[in-house]
Amino acid sequence: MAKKTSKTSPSDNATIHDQKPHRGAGGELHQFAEDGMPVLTTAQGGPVSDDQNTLRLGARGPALIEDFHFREKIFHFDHERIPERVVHARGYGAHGYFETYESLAAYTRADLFQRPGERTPAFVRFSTVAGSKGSFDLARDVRGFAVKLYTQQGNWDLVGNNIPVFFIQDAIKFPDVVHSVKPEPDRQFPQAQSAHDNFWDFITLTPESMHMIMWVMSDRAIPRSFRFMEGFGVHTFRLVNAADESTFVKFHWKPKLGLQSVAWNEAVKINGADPDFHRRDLWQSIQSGNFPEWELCVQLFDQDFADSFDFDILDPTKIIPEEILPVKPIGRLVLDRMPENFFAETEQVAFMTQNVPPGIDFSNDPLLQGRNFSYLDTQLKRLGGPNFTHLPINAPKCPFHNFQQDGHMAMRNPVGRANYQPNSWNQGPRESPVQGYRHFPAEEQGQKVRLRPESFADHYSQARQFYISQTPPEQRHIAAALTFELSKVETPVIRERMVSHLMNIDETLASKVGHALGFQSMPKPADAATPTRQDLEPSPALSIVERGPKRFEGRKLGILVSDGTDVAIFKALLAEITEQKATFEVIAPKVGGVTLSDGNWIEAHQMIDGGPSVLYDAVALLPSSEGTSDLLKEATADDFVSDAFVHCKFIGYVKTALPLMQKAGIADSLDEGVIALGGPGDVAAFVKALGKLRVWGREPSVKLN
Ligand code: HDE
Repeated sequence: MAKKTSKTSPSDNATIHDQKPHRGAGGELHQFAEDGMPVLTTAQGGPVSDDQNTLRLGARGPALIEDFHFREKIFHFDHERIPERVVHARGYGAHGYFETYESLAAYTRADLFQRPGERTPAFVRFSTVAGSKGSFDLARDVRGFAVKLYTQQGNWDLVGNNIPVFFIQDAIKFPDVVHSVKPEPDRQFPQAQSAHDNFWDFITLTPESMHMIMWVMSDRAIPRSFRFMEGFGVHTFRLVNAADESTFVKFHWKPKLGLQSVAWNEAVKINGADPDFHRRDLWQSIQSGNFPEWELCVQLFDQDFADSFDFDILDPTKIIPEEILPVKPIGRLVLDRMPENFFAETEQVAFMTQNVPPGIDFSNDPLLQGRNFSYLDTQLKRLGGPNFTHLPINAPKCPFHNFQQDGHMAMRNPVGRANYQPNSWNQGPRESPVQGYRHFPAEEQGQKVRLRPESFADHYSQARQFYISQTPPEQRHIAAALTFELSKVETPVIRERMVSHLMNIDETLASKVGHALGFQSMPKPADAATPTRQDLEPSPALSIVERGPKRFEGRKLGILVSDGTDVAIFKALLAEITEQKATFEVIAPKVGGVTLSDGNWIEAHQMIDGGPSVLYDAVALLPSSEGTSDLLKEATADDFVSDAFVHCKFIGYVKTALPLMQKAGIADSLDEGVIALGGPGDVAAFVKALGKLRVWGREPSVKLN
């Protein structure tokens, strides 16, 4: 039987003769397809006639090797992937600027800090650490907070995290800690999780990690948004002024909208409902003109302070509490533009701790020193050659000149005869002892040794300080997180080892976790290098709840509506929310929208299945009686209400929604966070209450983890 042949190529209708090539002003040939769109070309610029069918010998015959268009297209596709980052693979970036508040000339000669109001272009990439590129956003994990500032003296990369300490004290342990948290090598799971034997095995054999573990088990590791996280440079750096005087510095980024995290139970559900929750949040807020902002703050101190401090300022597992050394705001960072292309910018951006301008220098923190060595290697591996600085996202925005040449993909090459110096051709560039980078001439002496300093030995005092600085709900979350993580550890001795460390941090915490893990008796406290743990004062600055915003700005209200929803309340709610500079989404029983009580139709952002309450900071239940009857048949509506309650969210409701609340089992436990919206007058009070973000008083009764 004869087979029918079909050709779906647009070239059926449009032959080359129909197109209207013309020459541009520069004599270049422009080709346009019939509809005015540019003609598709190969990477070599050759116009393509048919992009639907490979070249074949007869319609049903074999493909021909001379099909250079197919060969080039598939070759390029086959090479689209580059290695993902070995850590921090999943990230999301944005452009913006940094603005200096006042001259810091007394401390640093760095040009970006000399003039008040000076703006420096910036690119920031936020990330999770353990998961691969396609993992979900709400993993319990540290978040990367990497900032590239394109200063007039070259790029400054402040490659920080949202947690001010780290797991290890020496860079030589980095491959070990990272291997331990990544999926186990034989079975290749779990993905993006620390809840498994290998991680807790390494951690419990590495007591220096205990302070970091307290942070990672706290709500800091499940932020609500990148916009509501702090960032930290972690290490002690130096500022160096024009007279070559050095001041030690620790860098902090403080979010303008205050701190906020989600609850673990919420995180687990968000990962299913919207694995891109954090990137979508950043995208939406920047695209809608709500530009996230952070203040750069510094803790400045001299050698005398360092000597008087109870801990070693070179130890990256320690903080200097803000109550002891206040932070000084020195500028602000605003993110106001998304990349045009994710790969070109967010994926190919190369951060390196060793990128510092004159006036900013390193300390001897052994982790920082190791990082300065590592980041160049990783860029070479990932980006494929030494010319990654030629990529626009990595190139400096100030003039730059050197004699580097050639190599894979060289986009810039020196012109003229001289490609070395000194030369007799009077061709630059030249080094400048005055303007060039001068390393701080720190005096160093000692023997070559592989030795951990005594001053790094106390692993428990600051871990305890972090724990006792938390509010009761935050402390409960730490206990619950430890219990959950250790419940996934299959080897009993590892669980016990962790609880024996907790005994050195806080006995109540240890016994809570031990009890939850079903221990018959508590293990002995772990052996400690320093026998006495110091009882440090609590530092309220370490609590997220204490650092809450007290307003709803930048947060999102989920409004559940139906046909017949009261228009007056709906409109009053939108007005108040907009007034608070917050946002909202309308959730309807079905796709599309609803007709309000005045007969007008409004569009819904989500249908109930796609808009669970975990995606919102608070909810309003506004369905009409008929709408409520329909919603009572939807399991997702049930979850919408009960989750909002269990997650300690504020809930506004109209009377007609009560059956929904009854079905969700919350109608008999109404508290000050469940607010009746009898009329537009109640709406203002409801929206004002939202500033507290959560009803923490409800928490013990719902046992939120
Ligand atoms: Fe990194 N780290 N790191 N790190 N790190 C990388 O560089 C490394 C550490 C941080 O969005 C890698 O480009 C070593 C601390 C961020 O592109 C790699 C050590 C802190 C990012 C690397 C550390 C960080 C990275 C992998 C122990 C917080 C993502 C891909 C001494 C202060 C940057 C890459 C981005 C990425 C090495 C520890 C932050 C392999 C050896 C401490 C935010 O070079």
